[in-house]
Amino acid sequence: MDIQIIDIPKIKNARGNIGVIENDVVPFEIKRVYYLYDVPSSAKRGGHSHKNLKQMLVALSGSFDVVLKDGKKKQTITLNKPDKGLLITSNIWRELENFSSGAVCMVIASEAYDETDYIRDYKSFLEYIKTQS
Ligand code: T46
Repeated sequence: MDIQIIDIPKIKNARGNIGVIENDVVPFEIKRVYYLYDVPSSAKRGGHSHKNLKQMLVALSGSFDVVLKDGKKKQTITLNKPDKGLLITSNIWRELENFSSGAVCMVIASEAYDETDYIRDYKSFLEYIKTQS
């Protein structure tokens, strides 16, 4: 599956660490940063794919699971470290669940928000990826 765990450079210090994300950390130009927070533990986020958008997800605090599907395989990645990013390319279905109390999911994105880039129906996603190979 076309996903990757990226090591986010950190500056370690007895006073606390700094994680730094500049354009060379991700394989795209950063156009948007958003974050999910105050997510109830029972909530599911995501439930869609993107036609073009690439993103890197980082658990800035707490933990959550990312369930990924590419139409052939399913994989679940737990994010729980602020120095690890999950890179998700386009045409991958993602669902986010099991948010811990206080979890914050920061997302570094390759594009501005565009609702027409989303496929929010799983059957339509399966149909769409057939046309992409
Ligand atoms: C993704 C996961 C990880 C905006 O207006 N601008 C934005 O930048 C975003 C991200 C959302 N919105 C609006 C669109 C919806 O009306 O906020 C509402 C909730 O968005 P959505 O249901 O897409 O939220 P999530 O948490 O299910 O998905 C988001 C991202 O949309 C998505 O790209 O991969 O986080």
